[in-house]
Amino acid sequence: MVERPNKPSSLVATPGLPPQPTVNFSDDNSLVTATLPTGESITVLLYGATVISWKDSSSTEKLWLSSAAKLDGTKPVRGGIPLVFPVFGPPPAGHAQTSSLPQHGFARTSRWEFLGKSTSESSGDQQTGDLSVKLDFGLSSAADGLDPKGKAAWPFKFNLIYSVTLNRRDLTTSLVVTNDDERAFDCQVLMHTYLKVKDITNVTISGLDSSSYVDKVDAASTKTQSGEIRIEGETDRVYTADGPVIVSEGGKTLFTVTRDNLSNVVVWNPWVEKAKGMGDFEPKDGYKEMLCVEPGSVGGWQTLEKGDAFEGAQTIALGA
Ligand code: TA6
Repeated sequence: MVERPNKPSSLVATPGLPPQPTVNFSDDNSLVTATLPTGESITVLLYGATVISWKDSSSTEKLWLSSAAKLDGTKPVRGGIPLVFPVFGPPPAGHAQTSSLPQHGFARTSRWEFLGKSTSESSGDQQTGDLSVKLDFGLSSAADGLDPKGKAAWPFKFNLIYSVTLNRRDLTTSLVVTNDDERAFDCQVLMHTYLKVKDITNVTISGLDSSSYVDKVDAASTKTQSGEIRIEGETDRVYTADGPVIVSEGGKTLFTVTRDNLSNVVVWNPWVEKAKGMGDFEPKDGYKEMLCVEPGSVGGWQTLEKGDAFEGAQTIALGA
C-alpha cells in the first residue's frame, strides 16, 4: 500500500442523524401509527382515514374515542377525527346532488390508501430530533376502497388528499378536494374532532363571542354568541366565525383550534339522552369527557368546476 505521509486525516464522521420519527403499520394493515422521537404519536385507521389516537409526549390521549367505537369498517368511528365529505349532516332533501347520501357523506366510511410519510425539522433541536411527521392518505372516485353507497349516490369523478401532520405541540389535518369530472359539483367538508376533556362541566369555549350560529337544538334558529360557551345540556351549534377557538378547563387552556379556509365550526356535545341513544357511544356518561369542535365549510356549498380544487385545514395546538 503506498504510504501517503500527508494523507488527510479521516473525515470527521458525519454526525449521527438525530432520532427519527417512526411509522408502523398494524399486522392487518388497518392502522398506521407515527411516533416522534420525543414520544408524541398518532394512530390513523385507514377506514375513513380516521385519526383515532393522538398522544402527547407523556402518552396522554388528547382525543376521545368511544369504548364501543367500531374499528372494523362496519360503521363510522365514534370518536377521534372522522372526516365529513361531501355532505354535512343528514342528506338535504332539496339538494339533488347529495340527497341520497348517508349522513355526513362517505369519506368516513371508505377505506383510504396510505400514500406515504414525510418528516421535517419542526425546530432546530438536533439532540431530541424535534421533528414533525406528515402522513398522507388518498381517496378517489376510482378507488377500490370507496364506499359503494357513496359511489352510487354521488357519481362524480373526484380526488381527495388528506394530510395528518404531528408536531410536538400540535396536530394539523388538511383536506384537498379536486374535481376531476367534466361537471361541476357541490360539496361540504368538516373534520368531526372529538376532543378529550376531564369534566365537561368545567369546560369553557372562547373565541366565538359575537359570532352567529345555527342552534340545532332550538329549531335551527339563528343566534349570536354572547361571551364564552359553557356546556350545560345537549349542544349542537354551527358557528360562522374566524379566529382561534379556545377550549379551557378549570381556567387552563387545553386546546387552541385554528382553521385555514374553513369558515364554520360546529360545537357539539350529545349530553345524556343523545348519548344514551347512540349504541356505539360508550360509556354512556362519556359525554362528560368529550367535546366536539369541528372545523368545516358547511354553511353553504363549495361549488367546484372541472379541475377546481378546495383545501381546508385545522391545527389543534395543545395549550395556548
Ligand atoms: O356535528 C354534529 C352532528 O351533526 C350532530 O348533529 C350529530 O348528529 C353528530 O354530528 C354525530 O353524527 P353521527 O352521524 O356521527 O352520529
